[in-house]
Amino acid sequence: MLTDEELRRVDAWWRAANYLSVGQIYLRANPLLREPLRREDIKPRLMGHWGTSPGLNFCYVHLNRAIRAHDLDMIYVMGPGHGGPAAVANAWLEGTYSEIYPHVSQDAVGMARLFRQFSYPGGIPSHVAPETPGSIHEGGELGYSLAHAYGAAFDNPGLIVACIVGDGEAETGPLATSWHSTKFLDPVNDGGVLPILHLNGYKIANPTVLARIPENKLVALLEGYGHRPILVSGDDPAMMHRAMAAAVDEAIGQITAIQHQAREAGATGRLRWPMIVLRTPKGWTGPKEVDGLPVEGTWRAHQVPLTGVRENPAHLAQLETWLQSYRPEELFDAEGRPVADVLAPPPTGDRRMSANPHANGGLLLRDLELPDFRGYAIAVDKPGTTFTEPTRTLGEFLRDVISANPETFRVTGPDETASNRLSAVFEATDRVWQADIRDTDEHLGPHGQVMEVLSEHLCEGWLEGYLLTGRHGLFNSYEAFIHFVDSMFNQHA
Ligand SMILES: Cc1ncc(C[n+]2csc(CCOP(=O)(O)OP(=O)(O)O)c2C)c(N)n1
Repeated sequence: MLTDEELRRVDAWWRAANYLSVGQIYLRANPLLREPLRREDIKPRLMGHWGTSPGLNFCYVHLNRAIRAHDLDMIYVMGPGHGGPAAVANAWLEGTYSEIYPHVSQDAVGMARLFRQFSYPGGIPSHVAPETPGSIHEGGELGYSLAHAYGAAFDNPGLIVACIVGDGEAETGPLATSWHSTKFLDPVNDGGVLPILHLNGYKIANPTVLARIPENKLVALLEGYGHRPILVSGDDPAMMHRAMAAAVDEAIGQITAIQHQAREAGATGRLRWPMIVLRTPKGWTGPKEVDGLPVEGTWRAHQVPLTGVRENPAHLAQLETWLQSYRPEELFDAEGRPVADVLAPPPTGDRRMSANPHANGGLLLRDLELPDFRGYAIAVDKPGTTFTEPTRTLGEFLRDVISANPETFRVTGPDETASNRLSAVFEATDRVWQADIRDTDEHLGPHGQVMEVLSEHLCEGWLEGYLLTGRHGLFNSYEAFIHFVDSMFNQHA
């Protein structure tokens, strides 16, 4: 239960992050609105996505509160990575942004640069790009957030990966299949994943499927996937802060309990992992109407809700009112630094999600222990007389890589590890599988370094999440079907 003091602080952070998100989309000067807003303060070309940003900021501050309250090691995957301003705003408030980019200092001068650089010539991209502190997931091509989150959690028993899934993103094939990751998450050796399905109701120009089905059907769907949904719904900030804090605490408690039972009491079988279903208006706290048309809580809030601000004095005035609605004078001091109340919720040091080393895998990367490949050579005494299968030999090599690197190497594949002749790996490990196991099954077990699911997207997404958090792996697939993930791989590369 949030105390009044905590509620005030959580709300202060949220208002500050929302203010900084709007500022990045619109302003190139006058960051603190210490002067009346003039048309020259506005960027000539307006870019960015407002609609998702208040939800991303809302989740961020509530996860921060929980990190402190429960001393969690947590990273944040933002499925709607088009909400780049939100990721940057939170990293700036946490101080990480200025530590990495000192010219974007945590004061008025830095804030002006923070605003101007966003989606601006010579500046930073509009999405949660790799240079965003705390990011392993850009989110440009939607669908991979949950796969990345699970990939990050594998073999990281102390980590919890919070993952915002956009309700639009949830319509994609890769995301839809990613819910099955619960059948592959080992509660003993892996960390936890906390999916937060964000039902802000709309995509670019349409409602979303999951926001328009009856709630009992949605709950049944998610329960069928192996989750225990916790519902948080509304638009009154104070009520929502209380509800979200309680939901996050409940979810963390359930994750910890599942892990404890598996690790201490050896409990096995199908588990029901918690998740949060968060229903808020799209573009929450933004303009309710523009030119007589509803915006907050509709698809019109998706990108830039007020356009032509330089040319249209009414829109300029509306933008000023919107920015002032966050009461920036209460959030930033005379030098433009966040005041003490705003800075109360976040954790410090590496516990900040924007500074967590798991989101910067290079810091944790260790070289693989590799056997000498010469030991696997096939003697060819006379040309044309020796018959051997190269991938069978590769399987023997991989078997020994697996044995030598039990916590930092995984093999993924869409049901083809055996038919690709890599079966020697099963001398060293199982295929991980948390669902039912029958007597006739082979090499299936609750722990294991091989992961097989008939979704090339999920295989690639798990592996990407695993690699981006500083580990190693191999994805094996038939050449005919690997092209499913061409575009996905391009984005990763
Ligand atoms: C695979 C893919 N298809 C289409 C798009 C174009 N696109 C960008 S944002 C968006 C809507 C996303 O809706 P949602 O995931 O619910 O995010 P939010 O509403 O929070 O912005 C679409 C269709 C995309 N980025 N990726």
